Amino acid sequence: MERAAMIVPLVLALCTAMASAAIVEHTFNVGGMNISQLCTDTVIYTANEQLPGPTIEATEGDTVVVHVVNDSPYPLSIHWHGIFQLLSGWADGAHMITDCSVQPSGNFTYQFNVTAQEGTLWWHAHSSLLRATIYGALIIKPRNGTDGYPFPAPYGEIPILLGEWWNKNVNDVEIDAHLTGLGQDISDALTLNGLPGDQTPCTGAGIYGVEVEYNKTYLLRIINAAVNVELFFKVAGHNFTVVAIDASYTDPYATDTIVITPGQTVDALMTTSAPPGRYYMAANVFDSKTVPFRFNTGTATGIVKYEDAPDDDATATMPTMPSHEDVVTAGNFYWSLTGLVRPSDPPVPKTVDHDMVVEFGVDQAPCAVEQTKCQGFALVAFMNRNSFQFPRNASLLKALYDGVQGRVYSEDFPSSPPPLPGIRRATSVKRLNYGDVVEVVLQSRVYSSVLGAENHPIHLHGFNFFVLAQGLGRFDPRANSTYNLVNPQVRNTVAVPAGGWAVIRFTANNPGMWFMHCHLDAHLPLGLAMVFEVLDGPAPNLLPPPPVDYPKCY
Ligand SMILES: *[C@@H]1O[C@H](CO)[C@@H](O)[C@H](O)[C@H]1NC(C)=O
Ligand SMILES: *[C@@H]1O[C@H](CO)[C@@H](O)[C@H](O)[C@H]1NC(C)=O
Ligand SMILES: *[C@@H]1O[C@H](CO)[C@@H](O)[C@H](O)[C@H]1NC(C)=O
Ligand SMILES: *[C@@H]1O[C@H](CO)[C@@H](O)[C@H](O)[C@H]1NC(C)=O
Ligand SMILES: *[C@@H]1O[C@H](CO)[C@@H](O)[C@H](O)[C@H]1NC(C)=O
Ligand SMILES: *[C@@H]1O[C@H](CO)[C@@H](O)[C@H](O)[C@H]1NC(C)=O
Ligand SMILES: *[C@@H]1O[C@H](CO)[C@@H](O)[C@H](O)[C@H]1NC(C)=O
Ligand SMILES: *[C@@H]1O[C@H](CO)[C@@H](O)[C@H](O)[C@H]1NC(C)=O
Ligand SMILES: [Cu+2]
Repeated sequence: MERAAMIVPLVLALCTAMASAAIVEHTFNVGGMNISQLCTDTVIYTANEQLPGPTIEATEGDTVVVHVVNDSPYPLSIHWHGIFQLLSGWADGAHMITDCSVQPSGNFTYQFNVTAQEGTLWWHAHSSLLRATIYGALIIKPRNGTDGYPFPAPYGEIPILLGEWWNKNVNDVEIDAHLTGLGQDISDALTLNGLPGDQTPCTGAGIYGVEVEYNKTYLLRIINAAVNVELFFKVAGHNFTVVAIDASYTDPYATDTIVITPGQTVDALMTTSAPPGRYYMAANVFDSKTVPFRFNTGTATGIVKYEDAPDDDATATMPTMPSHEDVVTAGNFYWSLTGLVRPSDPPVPKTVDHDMVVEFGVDQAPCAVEQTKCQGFALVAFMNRNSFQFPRNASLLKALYDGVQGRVYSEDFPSSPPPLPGIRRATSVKRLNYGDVVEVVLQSRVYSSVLGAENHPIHLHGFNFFVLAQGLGRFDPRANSTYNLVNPQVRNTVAVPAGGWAVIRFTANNPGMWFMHCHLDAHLPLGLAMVFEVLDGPAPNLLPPPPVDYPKCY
């Protein structure tokens, strides 16, 4: 497939029909595809030969059914990022947590309801590094159509999926990361809707373009599908009003720069009130590392073209991007957002059943024997001194369902960092009763070592959480317990500041095994993860039996 410059016509979101629950059905054939990108011919793995993959558009209350057919040579799980999976935990698609992946030549039908959530989410592969090219938008419209938005109905909607591109097979990148012990090598380009844009060393690389009309308001649905990098996003000559993050509405927030970490989404209104012309959209890396390390210094670009403007990219205006180290712009964005509170929204729970401190980071470890390209030391990551080990022969959810927990995992994940030195490699979970309220101080370890610290995007499967407070340095329970219990941000992924902390709170109202992990894929195989095991509640809040075609390991 040739990656050519193109201006796509917009599908306008003008209909406001009252919808009743429907079935939204897709088939994803996942397989290899020859592609010429960045002046390089390579084979990538995609759903239906599309990059980004197909958009799933549903209305709140609908049932989503996706038949995934695995024609790739790799085991494959697909995760529906941010979907609550109420009583459908088998469909969460977390490799070895909720299933054993669809094996090559196999297939599985993911089925779940989208209930009590609306906005922009996304789906991505959750095995190996495949999500670099296997991802797409998952958009949930209000039941009342655009009348259901808590802001004036936009004239049109523009999905913006930001990604990362490697000029080689990403599964090999993943294998190499394991052999060197140093995490994945940096990507060759950033992408915007699958295309790198026109500011790479490859002349003629594809660039995404969208045509707009003058003096209209558009809803940009921005998704950070990049594998390992936080991003700044701007459109020259235009400002934004942020109205939602992670499919949760926010109080309107005006800004000219969007900051977004892998796993997050931002919905922003943009009014086309600039002099009619051509304007670049651009994304570059926010590098939060306190100790310098190699990172992708490129810029992905796209074009916003006003109707009737000339077709010449040379006339387009480029936004002034923040510098890669601009922690002030990043902090302003991440910390200023507040949640929009509507009468129907669940309030912040006022009492807490589990008060946890989870300290996490990356450290040095001796090379393992099989790490044949390891020189001096390997990296290891941990939460509360546990480096998460994926189980090898059963998914955690199947082990819970079959009552063989003890053979597959232990229920001894500590509620605070153990005083003992050393890191334990273990498949350790935190057990919760149905309905328990959990508060977690997510503490990024304050380092003095050579590795420094960086923002880690911590993602929780199965639940949204309230972000009650965040800060720099070590959380101090006496000085830092002023929480926003009125209108905190609601998210599924929080960028915990480098060497800082965030306090989150959620209600465990869904039985299953729910992964909480760093959404930088470089840190996931190193062990920056843990799991919440949520037991059945009173009927009908029971984990149902697995679907008949569920990809099992035994
Ligand atoms: C890619 O192209 C090569 C050479 O034309 C061909 O042999 C191969 O089957 C193609 N692979 C895919 C996945 O289409
Ligand atoms: C999903 O929605 C369908 C149709 O409304 C309903 O029959 C089914 O019980 C729901 N499933 C779950 C797990 O809630
Ligand atoms: C899915 O797998 C089943 C069981 O192996 C098989 O019978 C069926 O043909 C497969 N469907 C597709 C579309 O590959
Ligand atoms: C949906 O529309 C109906 C009828 O106009 C209205 O009564 C209801 O409040 C709306 N619901 C939402 C969530 O906007
Ligand atoms: C822009 O649109 C608004 C409302 O749609 C209208 O009131 C205003 O006059 C328009 N401005 C321009 C410059 O066309
Ligand atoms: C964007 O917002 C800034 C700060 O409020 C303002 O100075 C600028 O004029 C705005 N630009 C546009 C294009 O509206
Ligand atoms: C594999 O999992 C099964 C089922 O939980 C268990 O009975 C068995 O002991 C496990 N085998 C190994 C080698 O861990
Ligand atoms: C947290 O407490 C420390 C004092 O221990 C204080 O310096 C810091 O400003 C506090 N941070 C926040 C966000 O409250
Ligand atoms: Cu991380």
